[in-house]
Amino acid sequence: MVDVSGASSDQAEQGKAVRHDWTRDQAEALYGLPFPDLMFLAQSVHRRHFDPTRLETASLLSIKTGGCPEDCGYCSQSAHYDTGLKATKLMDRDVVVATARRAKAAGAERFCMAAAWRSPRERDLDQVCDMVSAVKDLGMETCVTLGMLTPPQAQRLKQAGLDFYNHNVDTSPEFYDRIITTRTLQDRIDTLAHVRDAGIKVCCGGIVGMGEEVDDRLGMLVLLANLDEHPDSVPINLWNEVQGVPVNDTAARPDPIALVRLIAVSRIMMPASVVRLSAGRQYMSDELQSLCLLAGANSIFIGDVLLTTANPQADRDADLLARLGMTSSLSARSGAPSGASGIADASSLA
Ligand code: SAM
Ligand code: DTB
Ligand code: SF4
Repeated sequence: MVDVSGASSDQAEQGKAVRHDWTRDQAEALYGLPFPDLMFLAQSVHRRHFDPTRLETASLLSIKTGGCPEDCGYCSQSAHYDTGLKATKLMDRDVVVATARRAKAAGAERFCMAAAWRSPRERDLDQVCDMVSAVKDLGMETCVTLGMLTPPQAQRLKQAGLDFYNHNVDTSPEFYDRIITTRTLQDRIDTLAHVRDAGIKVCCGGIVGMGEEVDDRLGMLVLLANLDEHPDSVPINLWNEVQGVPVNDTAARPDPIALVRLIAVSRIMMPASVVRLSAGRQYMSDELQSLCLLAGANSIFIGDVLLTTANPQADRDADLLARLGMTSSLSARSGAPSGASGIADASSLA
């Protein structure tokens, strides 16, 4: 088998190596492993860092929808395309807090507020900071995604109590220009650095299913895994179909097994990061989602809508987790069985 460990003996001894020197060849070697070997490796890594029976839950709210000046070719909210979406103003703080409260009651641990901006204006940031503080006071983790930030803006969000900032690289460096022309990949990397420097946790991932090659998907993972620090959260979105955007011309939904492989490689390359099976779950069978969870995904968005597109319903998620014997805030709320007696007790039966 190809040696992809690359860890020093000290790191290997600890069994928790987190590397930042991944090569595309190594990513390809992992991706190309026989499926049972890849899954075994991913699960072994997963268990060193996480309880594999536990799933994190987050809820999304679009606090400012549509009319965005960026031209991201996959997005319903770009003003460059006619997607039939109605643009709205920044939402009222009280409406946001009431929505967060309902999301918490529905089982969400984290509340992520998204705005369709290139970057926030100062007076908009004042209002978002207020929202962050109020949602934090509910006892939820907070996340926002507002576009590009300056260092002082990142510091202000940190002072308001922000836990996570979501800003995706979206795709590989090679494919990037085919999808977005109004801001560069380097712009995004700069914002990620400002967020880190301010002491905010980074949520950064991308999208598959826009017509990119497998090599682009792996290129995106190599980019993420070679950042100075791995993103704390890595959202892997399957493109949620939107009418009227350019990605429609190239979109191709990935083979389900290819998606599972990609999740497994994400888990191995970024062993301590939470990997979120994000948009696109509405197209996935229970079996495919289960395989993704077995491959190392350990977070989902809950709720009927993401920002502007659909998401599986809470009942379906709670039912799947119950059948898998996995735990989350969602299943705790619905009274589904928790992860039975645990593998240590049960191993005597094997
Ligand atoms: N405007 C902000 C920005 O782009 O930085 C934040 C919101 S934007 C909707 C956040 C991310 O959602 C995008 O970077 C992209 O990865 C993902 N996304 C947007 N539209 C999507 C779609 N139709 N399907 C899957 N993921 C999508
Ligand atoms: C991320 O990576 N996925 C979320 C969150 N970050 C903001 C957004 C998914 C959006 C899906 C398309 C929509 O609903 O508009
Ligand atoms: Fe605007 Fe974000 Fe959509 Fe790009 S992904 S068009 S920046 S809302």
